[in-house]
Amino acid sequence: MPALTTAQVDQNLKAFPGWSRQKRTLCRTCKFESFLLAIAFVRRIAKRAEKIQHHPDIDIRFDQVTLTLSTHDAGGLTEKDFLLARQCDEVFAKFEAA
Ligand code: H2B
Repeated sequence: MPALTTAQVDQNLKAFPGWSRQKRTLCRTCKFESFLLAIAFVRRIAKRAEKIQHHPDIDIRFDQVTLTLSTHDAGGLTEKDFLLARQCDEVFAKFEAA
């Protein structure tokens, strides 16, 4: 899968509020009401990632989880990262609604 150009990434990002481009990655920080909720979120993300065989870098800091997405094989961002970003947003929306 070819890496997207910066212009393509910035265009796609318009449909992904909450995510930002950091060099050749997509990042989003999600905040929770507790450490255990943050861990539960990470477990849900892990399951989705396994299903689509595309995995985020995950940084857990107490009640905040930062997800960093990139396609290692492509050396940049691809449509796969936006697919994963969508999955992450779906999972996070469930936690926000709870
Ligand atoms: N995840 C991410 N974020 N980038 C990749 O390039 C990648 C991955 N490659 N998960 C996948 C696994 C690849 O190694 C397997 C074979 O699909």
